[in-house]
Amino acid sequence: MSFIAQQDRRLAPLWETIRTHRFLLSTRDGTLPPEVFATWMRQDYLFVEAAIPFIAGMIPRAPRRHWAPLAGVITALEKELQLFEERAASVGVELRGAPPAFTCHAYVQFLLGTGATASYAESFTVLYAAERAYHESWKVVQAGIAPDSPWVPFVENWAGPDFGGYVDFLAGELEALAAEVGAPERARMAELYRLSLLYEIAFWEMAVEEEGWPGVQDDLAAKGDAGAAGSQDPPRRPDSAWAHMVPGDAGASPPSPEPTTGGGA
Ligand code: MP5
Repeated sequence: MSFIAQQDRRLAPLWETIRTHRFLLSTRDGTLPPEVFATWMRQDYLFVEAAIPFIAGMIPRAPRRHWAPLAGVITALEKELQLFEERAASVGVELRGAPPAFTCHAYVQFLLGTGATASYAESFTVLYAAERAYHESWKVVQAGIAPDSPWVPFVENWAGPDFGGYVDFLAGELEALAAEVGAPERARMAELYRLSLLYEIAFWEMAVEEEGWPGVQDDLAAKGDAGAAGSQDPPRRPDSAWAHMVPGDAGASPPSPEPTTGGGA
Protein backbone atom coordinates (compact mmCIF):
# COMPACT_ATOMS: atom_id res chain seq x y z
CA MET A 1 0.00 0.00 0.00
CA SER A 2 1.30 3.49 -0.81
CA PHE A 3 2.53 5.76 1.99
CA ILE A 4 -0.41 8.14 1.64
CA ALA A 5 -3.01 5.35 1.46
CA GLN A 6 -1.51 3.81 4.57
CA GLN A 7 -1.64 7.09 6.47
CA ASP A 8 -5.12 7.94 5.26
CA ARG A 9 -6.40 4.60 6.50
CA ARG A 10 -4.73 5.11 9.88
CA LEU A 11 -5.91 8.71 10.16
CA ALA A 12 -9.39 8.29 8.69
CA PRO A 13 -11.09 9.71 11.83
CA LEU A 14 -9.05 12.92 11.51
CA TRP A 15 -10.00 13.29 7.84
CA GLU A 16 -13.63 12.75 8.80
CA THR A 17 -13.34 15.45 11.48
CA ILE A 18 -11.95 17.86 8.88
CA ARG A 19 -14.61 17.07 6.27
CA THR A 20 -17.45 17.53 8.74
CA HIS A 21 -16.11 20.55 10.60
CA ARG A 22 -18.80 23.08 11.45
CA PHE A 23 -16.74 25.97 10.10
CA LEU A 24 -16.85 24.37 6.66
CA LEU A 25 -20.46 23.20 6.78
CA SER A 26 -21.76 26.58 7.90
CA THR A 27 -19.61 28.44 5.39
CA ARG A 28 -21.14 26.16 2.75
CA ASP A 29 -24.66 26.82 4.08
CA GLY A 30 -24.17 30.57 4.48
CA THR A 31 -24.84 30.45 8.24
CA LEU A 32 -21.35 31.20 9.55
CA PRO A 33 -21.27 34.56 11.37
CA PRO A 34 -19.26 37.04 9.27
CA GLU A 35 -17.02 37.87 12.24
CA VAL A 36 -15.99 34.21 12.49
CA PHE A 37 -15.06 34.16 8.82
CA ALA A 38 -13.17 37.42 9.36
CA THR A 39 -11.20 35.81 12.20
CA TRP A 40 -10.25 32.93 9.93
CA MET A 41 -9.23 35.37 7.18
CA ARG A 42 -6.96 37.36 9.50
CA GLN A 43 -5.34 34.25 10.96
CA ASP A 44 -4.94 32.43 7.66
CA TYR A 45 -3.36 35.54 6.14
CA LEU A 46 -0.68 35.18 8.83
CA PHE A 47 -0.34 31.48 8.04
CA VAL A 48 0.10 32.05 4.30
CA GLU A 49 2.68 34.77 5.01
CA ALA A 50 4.64 32.23 7.08
CA ALA A 51 4.27 29.54 4.41
CA ILE A 52 6.45 31.60 2.05
CA PRO A 53 9.67 31.36 4.14
CA PHE A 54 8.77 27.73 4.90
CA ILE A 55 8.78 26.91 1.17
CA ALA A 56 11.82 29.08 0.49
CA GLY A 57 13.71 27.25 3.25
CA MET A 58 13.01 23.91 1.61
CA ILE A 59 14.59 24.84 -1.71
CA PRO A 60 18.28 24.42 -0.69
CA ARG A 61 17.57 20.83 0.39
CA ALA A 62 15.22 20.00 -2.47
CA PRO A 63 16.13 17.68 -5.32
CA ARG A 64 16.78 19.60 -8.53
CA ARG A 65 13.44 18.53 -10.00
CA HIS A 66 11.59 20.39 -7.21
CA TRP A 67 13.26 23.78 -7.62
CA ALA A 68 10.85 25.14 -10.24
CA PRO A 69 7.72 23.75 -8.58
CA LEU A 70 8.67 25.20 -5.18
CA ALA A 71 9.45 28.57 -6.76
CA GLY A 72 6.01 28.32 -8.38
CA VAL A 73 4.42 27.75 -4.97
CA ILE A 74 5.97 30.97 -3.66
CA THR A 75 4.51 32.86 -6.62
CA ALA A 76 1.10 31.30 -5.93
CA LEU A 77 1.24 32.21 -2.24
CA GLU A 78 1.97 35.83 -3.14
CA LYS A 79 -1.15 35.81 -5.34
CA GLU A 80 -3.09 34.17 -2.54
CA LEU A 81 -2.17 37.02 -0.19
CA GLN A 82 -3.61 39.39 -2.79
CA LEU A 83 -6.79 37.33 -2.86
CA PHE A 84 -7.13 37.75 0.91
CA GLU A 85 -6.49 41.49 0.60
CA GLU A 86 -9.05 41.88 -2.20
CA ARG A 87 -11.74 39.87 -0.37
CA ALA A 88 -11.14 41.65 2.94
CA ALA A 89 -11.38 45.05 1.28
CA SER A 90 -14.53 44.00 -0.53
CA VAL A 91 -16.39 43.07 2.66
CA GLY A 92 -14.85 45.77 4.87
CA VAL A 93 -12.64 43.57 7.03
CA GLU A 94 -9.38 44.94 8.45
CA LEU A 95 -6.99 42.15 7.59
CA ARG A 96 -3.78 43.36 9.13
CA GLY A 97 -2.76 44.12 12.68
CA ALA A 98 -4.33 41.18 14.50
CA PRO A 99 -1.78 39.23 16.54
CA PRO A 100 -1.70 35.48 15.94
CA ALA A 101 -4.09 33.41 18.00
CA PHE A 102 -2.54 30.60 20.05
CA THR A 103 -3.26 27.88 17.50
CA CYS A 104 -2.14 29.95 14.52
CA HIS A 105 1.07 30.79 16.34
CA ALA A 106 1.68 27.14 17.23
CA TYR A 107 0.97 25.92 13.68
CA VAL A 108 3.30 28.54 12.20
CA GLN A 109 6.06 27.56 14.66
CA PHE A 110 5.48 23.89 13.76
CA LEU A 111 5.75 24.76 10.07
CA LEU A 112 8.90 26.84 10.40
CA GLY A 113 10.48 24.51 12.96
CA THR A 114 9.91 21.52 10.71
CA GLY A 115 11.28 23.41 7.73
CA ALA A 116 14.40 24.38 9.68
CA THR A 117 15.24 21.12 11.41
CA ALA A 118 13.53 18.15 9.75
CA SER A 119 14.61 16.32 6.61
CA TYR A 120 13.40 17.37 3.18
CA ALA A 121 11.02 14.41 2.95
CA GLU A 122 9.61 15.27 6.37
CA SER A 123 9.08 18.92 5.42
CA PHE A 124 7.49 17.84 2.15
CA THR A 125 5.08 15.67 4.13
CA VAL A 126 3.88 18.69 6.07
CA LEU A 127 3.50 20.67 2.84
CA TYR A 128 1.44 17.90 1.27
CA ALA A 129 -0.75 17.39 4.35
CA ALA A 130 -1.55 21.10 4.67
CA GLU A 131 -2.32 21.56 0.98
CA ARG A 132 -4.35 18.38 0.74
CA ALA A 133 -6.30 19.32 3.88
CA TYR A 134 -7.24 22.68 2.37
CA HIS A 135 -8.25 21.06 -0.91
CA GLU A 136 -10.48 18.58 0.92
CA SER A 137 -11.86 21.26 3.22
CA TRP A 138 -12.84 23.69 0.51
CA LYS A 139 -14.35 20.94 -1.61
CA VAL A 140 -16.79 20.48 1.28
CA VAL A 141 -17.67 24.18 1.05
CA GLN A 142 -17.89 23.99 -2.75
CA ALA A 143 -20.62 21.33 -2.53
CA GLY A 144 -23.48 23.72 -1.83
CA ILE A 145 -22.18 27.28 -1.34
CA ALA A 146 -24.39 29.98 -2.88
CA PRO A 147 -22.86 31.27 -6.13
CA ASP A 148 -23.13 34.86 -4.90
CA SER A 149 -21.35 34.19 -1.59
CA PRO A 150 -18.42 36.55 -1.04
CA TRP A 151 -16.35 33.50 -0.13
CA VAL A 152 -16.62 31.81 -3.55
CA PRO A 153 -13.16 33.08 -4.62
CA PHE A 154 -11.62 31.16 -1.70
CA VAL A 155 -13.52 28.06 -2.83
CA GLU A 156 -12.23 28.51 -6.36
CA ASN A 157 -8.70 28.97 -5.08
CA TRP A 158 -8.45 25.76 -3.05
CA ALA A 159 -11.21 23.50 -4.43
CA GLY A 160 -10.55 24.30 -8.09
CA PRO A 161 -8.80 22.13 -10.67
CA ASP A 162 -5.54 24.10 -10.65
CA PHE A 163 -4.99 23.55 -6.95
CA GLY A 164 -6.28 19.97 -7.27
CA GLY A 165 -3.68 19.24 -9.95
CA TYR A 166 -0.97 20.72 -7.74
CA VAL A 167 -2.05 18.54 -4.81
CA ASP A 168 -1.95 15.48 -7.08
CA PHE A 169 1.56 16.44 -8.14
CA LEU A 170 2.60 16.75 -4.48
CA ALA A 171 1.09 13.32 -3.77
CA GLY A 172 3.16 11.67 -6.51
CA GLU A 173 6.32 13.36 -5.29
CA LEU A 174 5.61 12.45 -1.66
CA GLU A 175 5.24 8.80 -2.64
CA ALA A 176 8.60 8.94 -4.44
CA LEU A 177 10.27 10.52 -1.40
CA ALA A 178 8.68 8.01 0.99
CA ALA A 179 9.96 5.15 -1.18
CA GLU A 180 13.52 6.53 -1.04
CA VAL A 181 13.89 6.96 2.74
CA GLY A 182 14.51 4.35 5.42
CA ALA A 183 11.98 3.13 7.98
CA PRO A 184 12.88 5.58 10.80
CA GLU A 185 12.47 8.59 8.52
CA ARG A 186 9.24 7.21 7.09
CA ALA A 187 7.94 6.85 10.66
CA ARG A 188 8.79 10.52 11.34
CA MET A 189 6.97 11.45 8.11
CA ALA A 190 3.91 9.54 9.32
CA GLU A 191 3.96 11.37 12.64
CA LEU A 192 4.30 14.77 10.94
CA TYR A 193 1.38 13.88 8.67
CA ARG A 194 -0.73 13.17 11.77
CA LEU A 195 0.36 16.36 13.52
CA SER A 196 -0.44 18.42 10.43
CA LEU A 197 -3.99 17.08 10.32
CA LEU A 198 -4.39 17.82 14.04
CA TYR A 199 -3.22 21.39 13.44
CA GLU A 200 -5.66 21.72 10.54
CA ILE A 201 -8.54 20.73 12.82
CA ALA A 202 -7.28 23.04 15.55
CA PHE A 203 -7.15 25.92 13.06
CA TRP A 204 -10.86 25.60 12.18
CA GLU A 205 -11.65 25.30 15.89
CA MET A 206 -9.65 28.43 16.64
CA ALA A 207 -11.77 30.45 14.21
CA VAL A 208 -15.13 29.11 15.40
CA GLU A 209 -14.26 29.52 19.07
CA GLU A 210 -12.75 33.00 18.56
CA GLU A 211 -9.82 31.60 20.51
CA GLY A 212 -7.35 33.84 22.29
CA TRP A 213 -4.46 32.61 24.44
CA PRO A 214 -5.03 30.20 27.33
CA GLY A 215 -5.26 31.67 30.80
CA VAL A 216 -5.58 35.35 29.94
CA GLN A 217 -8.62 37.52 29.42
CA ASP A 218 -7.11 39.97 26.99
CA ASP A 219 -4.59 38.62 24.51
CA LEU A 220 -4.48 42.01 22.74
CA ALA A 221 -6.10 40.33 19.73
CA ALA A 222 -7.55 43.16 17.69
CA LYS A 223 -10.79 41.73 16.41
CA GLY A 224 -11.25 44.58 13.93
CA ASP A 225 -14.40 45.26 12.01
CA ALA A 226 -16.07 42.06 10.91
CA GLY A 227 -17.69 43.85 8.02
CA ALA A 228 -21.04 42.98 6.51
CA ALA A 229 -20.30 39.92 4.45
CA GLY A 230 -22.42 39.54 1.38
CA SER A 231 -23.75 43.05 1.34
CA GLN A 232 -21.05 44.78 -0.63
CA ASP A 233 -19.12 44.21 -3.83
CA PRO A 234 -19.94 41.02 -5.67
CA PRO A 235 -16.90 38.77 -5.72
CA ARG A 236 -14.43 39.49 -8.46
CA ARG A 237 -12.96 36.48 -10.17
CA PRO A 238 -9.24 37.02 -9.66
CA ASP A 239 -6.81 35.02 -11.73
CA SER A 240 -6.16 31.60 -10.28
CA ALA A 241 -3.15 31.75 -7.99
CA TRP A 242 -2.29 28.19 -8.98
CA ALA A 243 -2.76 28.24 -12.80
CA HIS A 244 0.98 28.34 -13.46
CA MET A 245 1.42 25.10 -11.48
CA VAL A 246 -0.60 23.15 -14.06
CA PRO A 247 1.58 21.15 -16.45
CA GLY A 248 1.49 22.55 -19.98
CA ASP A 249 0.34 26.02 -18.99
CA ALA A 250 2.08 28.40 -21.41
CA GLY A 251 4.73 30.63 -19.92
CA ALA A 252 4.57 28.94 -16.59
CA SER A 253 7.03 27.00 -14.46
CA PRO A 254 5.03 23.81 -14.18
CA PRO A 255 5.85 20.90 -11.95
CA SER A 256 8.76 19.09 -13.52
CA PRO A 257 7.83 16.42 -16.05
CA GLU A 258 10.99 14.52 -15.13
CA PRO A 259 10.73 11.10 -13.51
CA THR A 260 10.11 11.22 -9.79
CA THR A 261 12.71 8.66 -8.87
CA GLY A 262 16.23 9.51 -7.85
CA GLY A 263 16.98 12.29 -5.44
CA GLY A 264 19.49 14.76 -4.23
CA ALA A 265 20.03 18.23 -5.52
C1 MP5 B 1 -3.46 26.10 3.98
C2 MP5 B 1 -3.76 27.34 4.52
C3 MP5 B 1 -3.21 25.91 2.51
N1 MP5 B 1 -3.84 28.45 3.76
N2 MP5 B 1 -4.01 27.45 5.85
C4 MP5 B 1 -3.95 26.37 6.63
C5 MP5 B 1 -4.21 26.52 8.08
N3 MP5 B 1 -3.66 25.16 6.13
C6 MP5 B 1 -3.41 25.01 4.82
O1 MP5 B 1 -1.99 26.42 2.21
P1 MP5 B 1 -1.74 27.45 1.02
O2 MP5 B 1 -0.29 27.57 1.08
O3 MP5 B 1 -2.50 28.68 1.35
O4 MP5 B 1 -2.21 26.84 -0.23
